[in-house]
Amino acid sequence: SSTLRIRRIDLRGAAAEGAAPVNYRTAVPRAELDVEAATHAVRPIIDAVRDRGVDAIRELSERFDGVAVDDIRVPQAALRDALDRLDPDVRAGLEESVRRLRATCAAELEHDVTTELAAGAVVTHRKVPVDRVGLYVPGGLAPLVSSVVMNVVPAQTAGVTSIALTSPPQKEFGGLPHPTILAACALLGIDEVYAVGGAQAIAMLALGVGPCRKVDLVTGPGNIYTVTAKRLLKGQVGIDSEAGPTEIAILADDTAHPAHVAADLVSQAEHDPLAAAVLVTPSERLADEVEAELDRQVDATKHTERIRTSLSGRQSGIVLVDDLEQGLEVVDGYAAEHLEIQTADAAAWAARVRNAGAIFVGSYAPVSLGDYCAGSNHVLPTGGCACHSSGLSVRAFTKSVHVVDYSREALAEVAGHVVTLAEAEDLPGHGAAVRVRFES
Ligand code: HSO
Ligand code: ZN
Repeated sequence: SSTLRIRRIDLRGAAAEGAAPVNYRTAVPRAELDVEAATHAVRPIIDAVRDRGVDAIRELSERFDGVAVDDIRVPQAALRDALDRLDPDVRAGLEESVRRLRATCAAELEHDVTTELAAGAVVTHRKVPVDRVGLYVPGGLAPLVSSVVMNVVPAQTAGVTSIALTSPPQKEFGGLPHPTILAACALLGIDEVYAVGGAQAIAMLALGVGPCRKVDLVTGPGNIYTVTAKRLLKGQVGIDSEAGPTEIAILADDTAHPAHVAADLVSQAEHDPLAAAVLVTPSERLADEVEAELDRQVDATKHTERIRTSLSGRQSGIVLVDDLEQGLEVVDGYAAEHLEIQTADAAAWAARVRNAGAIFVGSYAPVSLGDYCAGSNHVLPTGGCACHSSGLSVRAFTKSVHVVDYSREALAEVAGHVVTLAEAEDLPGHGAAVRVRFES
């Protein structure tokens, strides 16, 4: 096997006096996604599902998944069956994952907030779960059964009562989704499951087709086609985020273990040839040792091809910095989906990070812990969106509503201001609506 080439980005000296300012938002490039081309492919799919419903879905499944699906709704017996046949160790793993995530979700539930602004003037910020949610679970390169847990648990904890889940039909499983995904659904009490994948699945959830009633919110990861479908249907339906390829950034110093750093970079590169794996370090020695480790580990693992493509892509690399201060600016500007801090005093550095989907502190919190069993959520903002968005949590499945409750006296107290402001906006009808209440 050939030596692995991972690019180096040398930012040392870039912050020196007199040097041109560095734009840390773009210092580490991201993979280029051809959103144009995807939009071109996805629009007709959405139109077909809208116009011809289940018939269109069947045709698209034959075309993209290579399988004829008679009934797009997965029968209850298949769900029960999948759970019965689930490997007991996988079941134990899923149960632990669920237990830990339920604990954080329950603790993070937000409660109603009531403010009394004056006597008899009360505003309540009431939290209401979304009625009906559609979860997309990709089939693709790996059956992401953990994503079922990561979507369903916060939705259920938030109080969502109607959940539909959809995942691509698999030829080798007779046109059903992957059996481990079905088993996870059964374990979590999800009985409305569809064997539909890709953009057509998002359209089905968002528009309501055949047996699938329209949902209010679509969540779940996916490839560029499902993400594009979400983007095109946004507005008609709520969406969680437009997730792109997975990313890991590691801020590390001389105290980091090269084998740990390399293994963690490999672990996320394993997802996708477009996945980004970025090491940011002031230590040239660490950089060299990680590179040597990568070479060893990539050849010893299973998905070598995919990982090589990811690590040698323009979106991956080793960034050399003057010190951890500059390193912090780099990772903060990059706003990685996953950020590991493997430095002395890791918790103190982590506390200073503002932009990341999730932060993993120290040597014993690898991203793969968070992918399955940390108690945190692994559905996280990618592509730099961590500078304005959050990962999935109970909050994503909750909306809030202000409830305004004023007495006559309380309204009287503030009426003059309302009338004045209404006049200032040349909206006298607004003022009149207050005045009329005080005319005899
Ligand atoms: N690292 C992925 C999630 C995942 N990993 C699922 C394994 N299974 C994106 O956060
Ligand atoms: Zn992962």
